[in-house]
Amino acid sequence: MTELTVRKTEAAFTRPDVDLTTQLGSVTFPNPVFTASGCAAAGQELDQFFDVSQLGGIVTKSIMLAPRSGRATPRMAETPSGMLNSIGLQGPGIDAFLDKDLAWLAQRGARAVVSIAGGSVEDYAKLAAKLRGAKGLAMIEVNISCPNVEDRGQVFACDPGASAAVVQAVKRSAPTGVPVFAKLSPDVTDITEIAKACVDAGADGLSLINTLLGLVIDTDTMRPALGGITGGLSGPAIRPVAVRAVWQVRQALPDIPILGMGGIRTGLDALEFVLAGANAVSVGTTVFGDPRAPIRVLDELAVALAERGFSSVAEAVGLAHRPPEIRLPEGPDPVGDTLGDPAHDDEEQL
Ligand code: RRO
Repeated sequence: MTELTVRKTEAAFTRPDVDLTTQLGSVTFPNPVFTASGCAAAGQELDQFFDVSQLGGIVTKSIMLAPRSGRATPRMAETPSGMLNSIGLQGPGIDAFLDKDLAWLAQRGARAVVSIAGGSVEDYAKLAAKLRGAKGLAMIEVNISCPNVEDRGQVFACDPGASAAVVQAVKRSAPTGVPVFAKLSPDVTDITEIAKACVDAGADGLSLINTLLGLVIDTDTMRPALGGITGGLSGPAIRPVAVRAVWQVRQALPDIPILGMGGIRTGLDALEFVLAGANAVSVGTTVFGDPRAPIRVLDELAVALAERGFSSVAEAVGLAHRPPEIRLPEGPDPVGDTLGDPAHDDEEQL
């Protein structure tokens, strides 16, 4: 793979020669680092900090059929190692999104992952149909897990049947050849049950995870801090929950592509997701404090992979699921030397 010098960095940085390409369904992306839905709109603001076409993809804020003003303010609250949001699906509606946001991403040469959200199965089908022929569209993320809706019955991802109905409808209406990923909620008893229902219904992959439902009380006003009362918890606080979800789904569905997200701030955080089984990752909440974070995470991930002896990111996907190895007394775990070498594995089991 040719070495790539990243534009708009503070100091020139040459990425190590690691094959970062990743396959999500039928599409091969140049690298495994994406933005996370809701944290970078459609990428325009981030483009002043780095070239957004350098990321694997830009996952857009979930779009609905009609324009929507969202929930009452305040819509954000700080929490320990994270934040709570209660945006409530604010957005311009699909037609304005296609004309303005997706057109901009296409012209910019970015790979757009369009996140869609609806109040009914029919809404999702109509949204998917609107995406037929859309330039710049690389993938569809079906957001069935927004926590900021008035009625928990609208959180399709809490029920396997409802999840499957949405995925099936989207697959029927979506442009052919465009992977359809379902974004799941961690707020369920068994995420693998929902994951399997989505895959059986035709999902090409899964995005794991959306925010967790939370609530902050302001001790001065002695009222909920958010206008919408509850909100979605994101940031490093949820990373172990997200890694656990990726791990469980990878174990249950060894071959399904997974886009992992939840509190990623560094390349090592991203590597944790990859080792748990993610084929790619989304960087979200951290961009509010560090807009260059996605491209930095990509650089750091490449370095972390090279340092561990990997020649491609694909080799690292799900590697944490391998059986425990006995450490050699004279040095660190020789990951690179023992990969895919059953004879050596036998020796280590002695
Ligand atoms: O808009 C939101 O309030 C929102 C969405 Br759509 C979502 O999927 N997750 C979240 O935390 N907030």
